[in-house]
Amino acid sequence: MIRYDVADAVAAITLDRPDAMNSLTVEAKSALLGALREAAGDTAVRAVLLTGAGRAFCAGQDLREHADNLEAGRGLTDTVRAHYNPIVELIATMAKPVVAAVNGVAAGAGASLAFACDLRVASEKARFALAFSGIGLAPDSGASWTLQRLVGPGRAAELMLLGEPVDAARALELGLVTRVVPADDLQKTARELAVRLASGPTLAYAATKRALAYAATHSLPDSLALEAELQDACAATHDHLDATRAFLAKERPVFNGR
Ligand code: T3D
Repeated sequence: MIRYDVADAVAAITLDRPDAMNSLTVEAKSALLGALREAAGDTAVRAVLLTGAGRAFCAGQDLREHADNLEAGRGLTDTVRAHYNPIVELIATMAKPVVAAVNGVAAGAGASLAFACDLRVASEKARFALAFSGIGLAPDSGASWTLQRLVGPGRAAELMLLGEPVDAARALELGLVTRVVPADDLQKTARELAVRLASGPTLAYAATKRALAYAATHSLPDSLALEAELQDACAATHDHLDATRAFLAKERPVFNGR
């Protein structure tokens, strides 16, 4: 259900249920959470690449399993709290960059997963569907938090209330993705980006993620205080020391992530 491969300090996590558009069962969500924890905890991994097998990125909750749960009178709170929430929190807070290679449709919680990543590269075949309202649900997996930060509150409300699909060109226009490439080039482009990040200043990237997340919900004085604290920590890294020396010596810096 989930493929996990590490090469060039990049952990590639592939949602692999193509016949069901990589929709998420409890088993798939547990495996995804396990893979993310592995990537977050492995010091040899310095960036993560998340993508889908086949023609979808992820169609969100597996609605067959969901219908069985409803039929059996099982509530959703536990599945959301036990799986979606920790998955999204881990993607957003892990101390390394996470790139989504959006190869096809990203719907419902599948769109939320992509929004939680640090960067999104999309194939021309990608589309986003805030499918929650279409089945009488409200957004989950962090979409209410992430989407309005990406596109602004007005557009987020429109996308969520109307649930109309957004194609790749419109997604680029809205700022939902940072790059759109031909389908055949997607994996190469996204991997190159992930490899580039994996050879960058990992601790500074982690600090950047923390600073951005913190500043989104705190005042300027508080954000300045955290920036100062994080900058002190970055200034004490080997990467900063080496890169400063490299700059003065007119050399290319080599970052070891320490
Ligand atoms: O339980 C909880 O914790 C609640 C949490 C909810 C979070 C959520 O994610 S709610 C939103 C759930 N997702 C959706 O509502 C999306 C449903 N899917 C679609 O709207 C469309 O399938 C797509 C827009 C994603 C793709 O459309 P299209 O025309 O390209 O493909 P298709 O023909 O509709 O689907 C292809 C196959 O994938 C089809 O199976 P079949 O008929 O060939 O055997 C379809 O049933 C299956 N599929 C697509 N999405 C899902 C799915 N199977 C299970 N669950 C899905 N979400």
